[in-house]
Amino acid sequence: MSEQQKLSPVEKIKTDSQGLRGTLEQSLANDLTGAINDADIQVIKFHGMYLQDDRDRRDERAAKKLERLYSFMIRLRLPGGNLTPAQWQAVHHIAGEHSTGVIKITTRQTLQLHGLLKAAVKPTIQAFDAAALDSIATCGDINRNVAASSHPAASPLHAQVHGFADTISQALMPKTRAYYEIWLDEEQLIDKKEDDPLYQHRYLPRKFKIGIAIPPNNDVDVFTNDIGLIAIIENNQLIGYNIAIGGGLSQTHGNADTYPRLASVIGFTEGEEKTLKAIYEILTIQRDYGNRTDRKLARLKYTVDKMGLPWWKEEIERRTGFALEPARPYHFSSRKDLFGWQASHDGLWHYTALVEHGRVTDDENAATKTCLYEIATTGKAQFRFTSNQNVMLYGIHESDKPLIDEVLHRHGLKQFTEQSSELRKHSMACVAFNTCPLALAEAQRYLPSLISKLEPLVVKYGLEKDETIVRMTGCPNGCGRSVAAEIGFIGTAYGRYNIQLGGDRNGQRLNVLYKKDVDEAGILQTLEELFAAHAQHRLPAETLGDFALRYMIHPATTIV
Ligand code: SRM
Ligand code: SF4
Repeated sequence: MSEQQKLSPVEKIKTDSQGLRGTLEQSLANDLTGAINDADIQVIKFHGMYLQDDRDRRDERAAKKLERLYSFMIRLRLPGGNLTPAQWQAVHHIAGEHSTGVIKITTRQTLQLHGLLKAAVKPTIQAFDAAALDSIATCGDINRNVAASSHPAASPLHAQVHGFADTISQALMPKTRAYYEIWLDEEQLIDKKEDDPLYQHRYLPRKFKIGIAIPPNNDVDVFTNDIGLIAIIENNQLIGYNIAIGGGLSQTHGNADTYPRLASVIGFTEGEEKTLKAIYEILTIQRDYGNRTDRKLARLKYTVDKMGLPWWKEEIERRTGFALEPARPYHFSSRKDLFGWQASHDGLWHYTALVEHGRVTDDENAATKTCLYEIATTGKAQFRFTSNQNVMLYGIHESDKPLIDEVLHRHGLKQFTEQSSELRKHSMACVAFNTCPLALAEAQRYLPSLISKLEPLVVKYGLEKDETIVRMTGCPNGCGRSVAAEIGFIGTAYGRYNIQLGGDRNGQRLNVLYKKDVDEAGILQTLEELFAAHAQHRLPAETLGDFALRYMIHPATTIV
């Protein structure tokens, strides 16, 4: 069989797509179905959308011999997760008009709307465009939303890093005008073959992610990215970035060739220009050497392991024309969001509010959606989403603090944020049911109630002040980064999870499988044993993740 014949079917769809146009216009015009054709399902991802259906209603629809209840999810491109208050108001209205109404903050600092019917997709994109927002390249085999450390208090250099996240995002956008033609009615090109030296006509073998951390906070989980950048600050100057390559969390149950991997630091580049050049060439190397036959093995992490780090370093240096310097020292001491009011370096204030698993809605905990809208209408706070699925209101003047505080309080968001347990505050879950087609088990709809059952156990063993990181995903793809948690739950079947233990607090060690296919009773029993042992046998200041690794996973090495 020739190389060409062995390519995965998605490769042909990409190369035949005429610059990501596919037959999207015909698919959209076909009102006999709420879906689009199979090739266009792949093409539309590059425009930031996924075709989904309501999994809660599949059986009912099938019994009535009706087509699945198809709808689209759209994901915005927001490098560093920043929005103006006017843009938040726009998103609020668009969500109310066209989607389920829930605004979802993702684990990569952006926003998703679910449940858009086919006819609503174009008006939605046009409304986003009117608010200077787009969804270009937030999905598909291309560089995705660039994540960047959220907390402005830590250093005056955050704005610079956020500016760089934007520069990277712009530099790695596809050159095709397809998005503008299809959704925004830009005049169509007659020759639809725009030159794209980076992506050419085949794009990348697989999705690609970049995150920037500013030590000591690793809130972006920098090592889980294909490229992780660690900002190096010396004498209050941002001098450049350590570059780490080959992070990625997905594995497939039963496929031992797939595995999660943390990115490896390969060196340091000075300044933005050199760093951007190195990033660009890492993408070209992955474009040229990544696996295009088996999509399960196509992420950068596998290309890194296949070719080896020394080869990668040499190839990057060959393509960029400069040497990577030895990595500079850095230290991470946290991954958490700093909830509540914090003073920023510039004399302004920011408030980080807890949005459980990123679901912005009004519920029994707080009228979060109403609250954020009201704050946006004051125009007195900027919006930033964190990689832990929360929202930060920033750039607030001292004189406006009481006003914002009153709104937060009146809608219950302040109480929910400040009175929630540490366990809840540091928990994260992916979307899973009812929209994710790959979900094997619940995640964001289930973890809140599981946390409520774990809270009394934590109190029973005197561990309520611990900031243990608990994460759940509905399948092993890792969207809620559960393999990078101290306690991770990975869905294996409806109501069943693998329990993973032993990740560290700062995102520099993955957890490992502890128990397989456990139901809720098993989870509660296992964790009660863990909490009891931790309370009794922990070393001074030992985190639960470190303890679990030492005492439960490697008991042979246990000293206490
Ligand atoms: Fe993810 C696929 C949701 C972050 C690894 N992810 C999906 C899809 C689109 C399902 C699909 O392919 O049809 C999910 C849509 C669910 C829905 O209804 O909204 C989905 N992923 C999410 C989000 C929304 C989870 C959340 O609750 O926040 C996150 C959106 C991030 C963003 O704004 O871009 C999200 N996904 C992640 C992360 C975490 C991260 O990037 O920090 C990972 C693990 C890191 C990594 O990439 O290795 C992740 N998602 C995956 C994978 C596995 C990729 C692989 O290497 O095999 C898939 C499946 C795939 O691509 O085939 C996937
Ligand atoms: Fe869906 Fe699995 Fe990602 Fe959760 S981890 S959103 S279940 S693909």
